[in-house]
Amino acid sequence: REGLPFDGESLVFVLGGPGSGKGTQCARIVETLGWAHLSTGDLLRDEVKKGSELGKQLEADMREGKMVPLSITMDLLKSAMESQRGKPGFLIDGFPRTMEQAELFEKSIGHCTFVLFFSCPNEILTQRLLKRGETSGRADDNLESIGKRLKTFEEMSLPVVQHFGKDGRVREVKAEGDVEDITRNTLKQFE
Ligand code: B4P
Repeated sequence: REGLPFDGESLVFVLGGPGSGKGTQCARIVETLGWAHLSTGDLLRDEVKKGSELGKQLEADMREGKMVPLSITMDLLKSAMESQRGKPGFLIDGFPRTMEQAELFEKSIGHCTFVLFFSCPNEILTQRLLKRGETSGRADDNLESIGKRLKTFEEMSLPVVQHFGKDGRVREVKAEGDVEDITRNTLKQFE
């Protein structure tokens, strides 16, 4: 691990099903702890907004609830991390969503300190995303896309959580219920 660009930094992966409140809780951690927040979903949506050919392909993948290509996610994440150097820690939200991403990150960027995992039943996730879809304008907040995103999460991303669980690096927070209660439980994981 010696010599990686983010050696010795606090690097926390934030994982959970679509709609589990990753983005919501990360914003609150940032307010309290002053950490950097990097959401691969947000970075990809910024790329889509540029309207490039690449952006169109990314939007199509996201609407289908698919993983976007590995190299694109890694490049966007790495340069966003570089631009936030000096923060006390990094919240890496929505990443790694595949074992391949997890392995590449730890081989080329840095060592994950722990995984913050938001667990929540699928019915609640679906309700939240449908509600957000009423106003978000997101191409993937509709019933069909949500079903695909849940399936992708279970097949590709839960194995990542299990992988980090094997050496005791997963801290789980139940993500049902009141946002304030979840924040309190989330902040305890950083003490
Ligand atoms: P993301 O942007 O990560 O989308 P998400 O999983 O749906 O989470 P999000 O952060 O938006 O929702 P949150 O739980 O905060 O990814 C979108 C797509 O991008 C993926 O499907 C994939 O295609 C692509 N992608 C992203 N990262 C990738 C990667 N690493 N590799 C490959 N592809 C990648 O909140 C959801 C809603 O719930 C909000 O409206 C919120 O207000 C509400 N909410 C939160 N907490 C609540 C609570 N306690 N009670 C009630 N509502 C609550």
